[in-house]
Amino acid sequence: MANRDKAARQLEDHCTAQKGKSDRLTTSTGCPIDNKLATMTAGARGPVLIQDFVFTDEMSHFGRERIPERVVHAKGAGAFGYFETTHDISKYCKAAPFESVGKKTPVAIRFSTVGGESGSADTARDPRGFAVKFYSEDGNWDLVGNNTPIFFIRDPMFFPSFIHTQKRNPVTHLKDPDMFWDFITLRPEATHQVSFLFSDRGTPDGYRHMNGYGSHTFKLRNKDGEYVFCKFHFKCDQGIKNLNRHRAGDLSATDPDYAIRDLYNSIATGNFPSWSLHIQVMTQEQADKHRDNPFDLTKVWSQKEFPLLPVGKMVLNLNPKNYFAEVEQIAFSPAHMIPGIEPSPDKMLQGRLFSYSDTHRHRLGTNYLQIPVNCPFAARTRSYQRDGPQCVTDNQGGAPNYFPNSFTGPMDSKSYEQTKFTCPGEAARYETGDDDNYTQAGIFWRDVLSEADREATVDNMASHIKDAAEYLQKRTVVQWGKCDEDWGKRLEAKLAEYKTQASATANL
Ligand code: HDE
Repeated sequence: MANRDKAARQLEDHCTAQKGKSDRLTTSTGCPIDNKLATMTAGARGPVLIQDFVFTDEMSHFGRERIPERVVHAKGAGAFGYFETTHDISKYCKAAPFESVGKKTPVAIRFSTVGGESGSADTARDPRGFAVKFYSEDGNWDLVGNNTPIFFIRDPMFFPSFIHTQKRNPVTHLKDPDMFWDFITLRPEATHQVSFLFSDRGTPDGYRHMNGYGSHTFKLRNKDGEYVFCKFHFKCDQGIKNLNRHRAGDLSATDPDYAIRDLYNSIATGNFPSWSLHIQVMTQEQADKHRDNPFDLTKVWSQKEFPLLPVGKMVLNLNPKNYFAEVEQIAFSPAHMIPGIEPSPDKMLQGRLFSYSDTHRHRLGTNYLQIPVNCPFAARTRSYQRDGPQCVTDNQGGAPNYFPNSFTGPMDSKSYEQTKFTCPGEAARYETGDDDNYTQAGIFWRDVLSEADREATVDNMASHIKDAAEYLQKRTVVQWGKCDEDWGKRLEAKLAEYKTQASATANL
């Protein structure tokens, strides 16, 4: 932990900005306070008076300070900046941020870990959230991705169960390796993402040294109504840097807020991190003929077949002024799209389109989009929604609150029509557990990881699997042997090593 860095000096900097002058202290109603050093009591040793509003006002607000933490991605860091289009992609997409080269759109970002609570360590082995909000004139567009291009499951039905296995055992309140490896080995579609997670990419060196991915397949629509499917990639301009297992473990103990601190200090000292946005595109015809399901979130699209096309640059140059107001309350949703960007049939994306706004209404309230950080300030929001708890705007004044109307209420326009599509199949529950779970994980092992990375990955896996029941350990060996025989053998050997070590220690 750097001593007296910008983060450590925050209060001194505030003092300097105030020129050493304090504001008048008031109650929450603005009433000036005479004395904040004592409650009002009946005599020096007597009980507190209920008329002491200075005390009850503060105490009752304090009792309500916490809102529910995010059920996943609870620990995170936020920042603001801009996105600038550097390459013309208008032949694919009419979305406002990509309208012209040189156009800048304000953005907010939140990085996060996934499984831990809001006080957990930043360097835990976990995917990292990479959620970007573009404040465009056509409304807010949220690209709510991770630092990995793939995910553990391909059907949203599994999400609550999967997350339960990553969190705490309901009896012991401990992380539980049996829960973890039982699910992973029962649902082999997790193999590819778990492989990524147990390489050193599962412990990135802070938030500035990792890529971001929209992960899902989206649909882009141009001004002529033509569409392509697309994947979004944010390539990190700082270069990828990871922590090894031991360093990540040490930091968990010595500086659990390592990634938040690193991002804050970097921005505060003018060292602004940036990412270059690229897209991959696929036509409907290519999608129809593709050997894999291009809407399967457990698979990547080959960059040889679908090359990365440059789009623009995102720069983060502003720290939040207040963490709770601007980071704890920021609310992303994959359903927050704008004209030019549409969903694909990716089942996982479809599941998310529902879930995020639903959780925000629980966590932040019905009017969560009126909270300044969530408000689409670059667009003028005009609708027929009214009222609800904590409505803090003019509630759209005297405009009619029903549609259609004859009194100049806001009007819809066919120019914003979405792409029409046909749904070819019969409605049913289609089990996808066997949709080739191993080919791409095998490529990752052989062609993406270096020999040193492979060594580290096997050790990272074994050091975690060793705490699971023995039959689950065996299942992992079989599963990773299906990606590459060598992988299975090396995992088996490493687990045997750990077993020998454990019995040697037990005999001491
Ligand atoms: Fe999320 N996810 N998720 N997720 N997710 C949430 O939304 C969910 C998934 C991601 O910084 C929650 O506001 C479902 C994939 C990020 O505020 C919740 C499914 C990807 C963040 C939720 C997924 C993500 C979240 C928790 C499967 C990467 C943090 C609180 C169908 C492509 C955003 C909240 C932030 C947060 C649901 C899967 C990324 C519960 C149902 C895949 C970066 O709504």
